[in-house]
Amino acid sequence: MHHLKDRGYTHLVSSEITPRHVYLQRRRLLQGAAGGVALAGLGALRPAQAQVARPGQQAALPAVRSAVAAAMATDKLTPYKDITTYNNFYEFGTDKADPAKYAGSLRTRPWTVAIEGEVKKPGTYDIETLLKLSPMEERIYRLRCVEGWSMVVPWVGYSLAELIRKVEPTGNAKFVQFITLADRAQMPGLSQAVLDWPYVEGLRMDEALHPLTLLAFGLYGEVMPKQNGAPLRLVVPWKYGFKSGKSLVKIRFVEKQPKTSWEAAIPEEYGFYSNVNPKVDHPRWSQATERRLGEDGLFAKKRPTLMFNGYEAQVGQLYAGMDLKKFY
Ligand SMILES: Nc1nc2c(c(=O)[nH]1)N[C@H]1C(S)=C(S)[C@@H](COP(=O)(O)O)O[C@H]1N2
Ligand SMILES: [Mo]
Repeated sequence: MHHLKDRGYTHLVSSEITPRHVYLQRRRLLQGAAGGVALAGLGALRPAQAQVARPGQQAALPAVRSAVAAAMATDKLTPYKDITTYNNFYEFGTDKADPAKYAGSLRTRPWTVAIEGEVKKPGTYDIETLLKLSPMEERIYRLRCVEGWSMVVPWVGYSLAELIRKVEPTGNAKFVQFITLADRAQMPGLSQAVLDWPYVEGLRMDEALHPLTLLAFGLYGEVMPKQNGAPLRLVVPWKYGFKSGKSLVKIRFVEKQPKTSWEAAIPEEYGFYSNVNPKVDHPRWSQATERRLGEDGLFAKKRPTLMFNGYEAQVGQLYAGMDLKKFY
């Protein structure tokens, strides 16, 4: 296990104490034959390739590359700087630069998540318990904002299904509601009535249980930056970004489809499902193409938006027979 760490996220530490050429040589060795032997013991897990360098701005959150097929191998990772400086987190202001500027006041410890409603094991779960609930995996996902930009992020977390199974939903649990923090003392954006706070989201039970649905605690091998929804958030990669609630404090299992903040605010523009769909336009703009963060400038390509954000093979079945124009 020792060199699993060396190959992965903690390598910056060894590079600090070892001359760079010696360190690089050692690392090449570890990636060669010796590394292969150790990895054989990991069974289904694919080796976490070492191309993800730790930005070094947050504490390390080591993970192994997920066996859940998720990344588009050809997608280049969006630079850390873009992921952490161009955000939607209205609790800290509506400008894309606001969360990076103002989220410093968010206190991520102590932190608990209440599990309530239709479950056999309701209760208040501490963040430290949640961090240890299941092994951390790196999942490279695309995230597509409804406004037209997208990014490719190496998230760190585990499937929400791991938590759901532990709390044992009852037979009445048909939907899951996600409630995020709303504290005026920490969140300057709450003084503006842009949304009905707290920011709430929801998923159908089968969507919440889908292995792609990620409970994320970090990105780029490190703890989640506050502006991206520390200490834990959801990432639902086949839905528009707003379904991925940040800074979760409550998960409620319910029988009826719950109202979401965006539905409540503008129902004719934001539906409950909000699956990425290039064929269903937003009433005020097309959803057929997208702009990848970090690629803007004179020669920025407009990329075609893919059905279910490119995850159709994995999630298409969930919506078989549904009219996706009606259930947008
Ligand atoms: N609590 C909360 N969660 C939220 C939002 C928000 O304003 N508040 N914005 C959503 C939207 S619109 C998007 S596109 C993503 C953006 O995530 P990112 O800033 O990590 O890119 O977070 C989503 N989660
Ligand atoms: Mo968004």
